[in-house]
Amino acid sequence: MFDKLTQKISDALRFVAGKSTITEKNIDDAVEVIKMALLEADVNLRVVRRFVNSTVEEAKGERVLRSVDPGQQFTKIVHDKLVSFLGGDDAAGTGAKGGVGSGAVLSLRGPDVISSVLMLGLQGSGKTTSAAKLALRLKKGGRKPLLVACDLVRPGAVEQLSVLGAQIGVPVFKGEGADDVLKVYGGGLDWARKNLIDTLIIDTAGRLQIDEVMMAELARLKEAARPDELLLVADSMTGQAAVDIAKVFDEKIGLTGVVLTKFDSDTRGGAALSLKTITGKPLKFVGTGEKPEDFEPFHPERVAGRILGMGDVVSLVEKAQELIDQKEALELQKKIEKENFTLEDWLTQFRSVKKMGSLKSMLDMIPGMAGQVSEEDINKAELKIQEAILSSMTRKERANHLIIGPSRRSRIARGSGSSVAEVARLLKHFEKMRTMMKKMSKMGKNQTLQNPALQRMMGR
Ligand SMILES: Nc1nc2c(ncn2[C@@H]2O[C@H](COP(=O)(O)OP(=O)(O)OP(=O)(O)O)[C@@H](O)[C@H]2O)c(=O)[nH]1
Ligand SMILES: [Mg+2]
Repeated sequence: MFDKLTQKISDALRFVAGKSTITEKNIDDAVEVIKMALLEADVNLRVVRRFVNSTVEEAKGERVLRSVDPGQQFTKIVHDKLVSFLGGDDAAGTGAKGGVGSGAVLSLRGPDVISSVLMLGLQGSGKTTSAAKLALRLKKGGRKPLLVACDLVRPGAVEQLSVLGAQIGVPVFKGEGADDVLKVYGGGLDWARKNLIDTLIIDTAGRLQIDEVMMAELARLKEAARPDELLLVADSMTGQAAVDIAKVFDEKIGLTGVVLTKFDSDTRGGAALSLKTITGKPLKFVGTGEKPEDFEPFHPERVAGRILGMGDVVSLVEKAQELIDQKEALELQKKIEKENFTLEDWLTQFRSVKKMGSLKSMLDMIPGMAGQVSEEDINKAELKIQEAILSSMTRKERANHLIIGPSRRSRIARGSGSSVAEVARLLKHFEKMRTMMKKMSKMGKNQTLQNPALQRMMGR
């Protein structure tokens, strides 16, 4: 999503990186490139100005110019500014609010009281989909959500929510003929009490534009439900418009946060960077696809790291953690460190990566790889061949690739329906990868110092 921005900012940082001394001119040059990159990413002009001014001011201070590694200092300033513009230390929060792994991002009350979340936004922004995504996330976190179908305007809206609810195994309350959203809400609340529900997620009707009727309806719902969270769902593809819409909704109804959808599409990401500064409201979640699982809490720290091309090691580790078991991961980590990583491990990795879904999104999280690989670069057919080659090797060969001489190579090629050249290429690639992984694990270690998730994973 921030591919281009990442590329440009890395270029800018190269102006100052590794220099033992940097001049004010170096800083100006770097900042100019960053400024253009931000504008190109569709970041609000006012936000860009503020970003540039405060970065320059801080970077030109004595502390930076005279420091031992000014390039690093400068990078840190840009990083910290990005974090604060994206929403502070961690708008999404990693705290205990809302229960383990559930809606840590949301401030919901304990399971003994019924909390509620009101979803609002313009037509087609992704309210209904996001309501279901949120329900699934809360359910996985141990809460008992109920989806309440309060969109009585669009034909088919209730049905859409029902289908989604069935898909994710979350009950949906339908007003069955009720003509007023308050009646539906009231019915939902009754049902929730009887069925030990702890969170209501209320889907509402969107309009093409902000209009009085919609606002009045939302105001009434807010008054009745007194929601713990009022989440504006906005389409990130609309760029600056998403930020303006958030501003109006916040003034008229009051928001607690924003969900930016369609982050998987060709958005330039500017809305995410402008939102907090312009509206003061945190971006809490991003929608990254049409499936109920395609939903992530927004962590400014991590995203700033990704934008700077430093990779999102924590997210990568967390994602991997869900799928690879802890022990396996630890062993792998040790192997990588000792350079004992074998073809056998690679095959195992291959299979787990396949489970993890989009390879590109994985690669984007690896330090130094962010934005370097496009979806087209990842040749799916190639991956299939590689897996076939690996599978055609014997265990012994996979344990020690050095024994794979010419005759073994041609046997493997035959067995996998590939050519000797392809086998040779894979082996070469493997050697390169081992070196890269070693470097990566070193970088990972530096981050370990700050990252509890990584610390846990590495068992230190
Ligand atoms: N690619 C992608 N598509 C999304 C995302 N979120 C929603 N969509 C799609 O956007 C379209 C509209 O989503 P809805 O959830 O129906 O939007 P809505 O705000 O409820 O729309 P109305 O009820 O008509 O106001 C659907 O086709 C969704 O599948 C996302 O994060 N990524
Ligand atoms: Mg809807």
